[in-house]
Amino acid sequence: MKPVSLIQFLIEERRAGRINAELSLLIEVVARACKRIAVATSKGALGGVLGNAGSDNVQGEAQKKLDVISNEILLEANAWGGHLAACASEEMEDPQPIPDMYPKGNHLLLFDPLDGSSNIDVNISVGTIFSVLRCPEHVTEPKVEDFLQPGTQQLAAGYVVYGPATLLVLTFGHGTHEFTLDREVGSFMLSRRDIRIPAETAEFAINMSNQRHWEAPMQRYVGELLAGKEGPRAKDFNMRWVASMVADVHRIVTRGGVFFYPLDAKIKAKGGKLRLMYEANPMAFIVEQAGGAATTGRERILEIQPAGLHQRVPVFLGSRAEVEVATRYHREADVAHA
Ligand code: FDP
Repeated sequence: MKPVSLIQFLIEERRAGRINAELSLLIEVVARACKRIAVATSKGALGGVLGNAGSDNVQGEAQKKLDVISNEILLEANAWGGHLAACASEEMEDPQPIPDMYPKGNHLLLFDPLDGSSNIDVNISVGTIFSVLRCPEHVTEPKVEDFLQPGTQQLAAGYVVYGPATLLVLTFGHGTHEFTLDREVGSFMLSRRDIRIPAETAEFAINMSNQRHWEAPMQRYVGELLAGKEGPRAKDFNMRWVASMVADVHRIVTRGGVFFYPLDAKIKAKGGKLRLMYEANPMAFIVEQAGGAATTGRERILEIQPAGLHQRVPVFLGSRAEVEVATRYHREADVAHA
């Protein structure tokens, strides 16, 4: 098979009428910014980029130097391109307008510049997650409410994993595709087209240290997985937990599996751990486009009407059959308690 670069792939998508020139340019700019983030992350201690920045983000979490650097790289790269009406970052309270000196476009970009940042200092994979929405018509200065569109409205979503290899996984709603960064050439090359996540799996990912705080249906579901062959599922399950969502999701996109960040008593008041607009929606779009499923344990993530830019939700995603079992247990428990 002849190698296909990201640029060639984007041109093909344009010719097929699946994306317009502006969206294609936007993805090119995001990909270029992520190459710069890959360079920064790969320098490690030699780049002076490890450790805390000494500031907190909008979520009240300590920012790492690389969180701040990645955020700046993405903001700067996207400001002048002319393809965006505004962007929003997990690291910033409010949307970032496009400076007046640059032309504006019709798209809204949302991103988590460096997901899994608690893993930066220990040299474990981290990543960037992004989501693209259309700016509502006649809106020239987008406000928070213009971003609050359900995930079904996403025009594109993707993530980049900075691991042993740097990979970009992308969807425009016509399948999910993977590109691997050829470091010598400096280009993302198509490495898997139309990825399919197997419906069945025997591998799950969850932070088990929260077990005692989970709701009853989650206790039941994971209890059954742990019971293995002798239990009601009559099958042994294995567990994997990187604690970088991008890396855990990428494993699932590669060989199947299921990822959970459920509601628990500690985070109930916040609504969940992971952010709807920056993490749950883009990952749900990517996973669904690869044949998987994504719910909050109660409803399909992509159908949630967002109430806030930094809203948090529970996340269940991956191999369809397992997401369905865990979601069914939650719905059954809700009915029994209604
Ligand atoms: P991090 O806080 O390190 O950025 O979204 C944040 C995230 O990592 C996910 O990547 C990861 O799955 C999860 O939080 C891990 O959180 P806990 O260690 O609190 O379970």
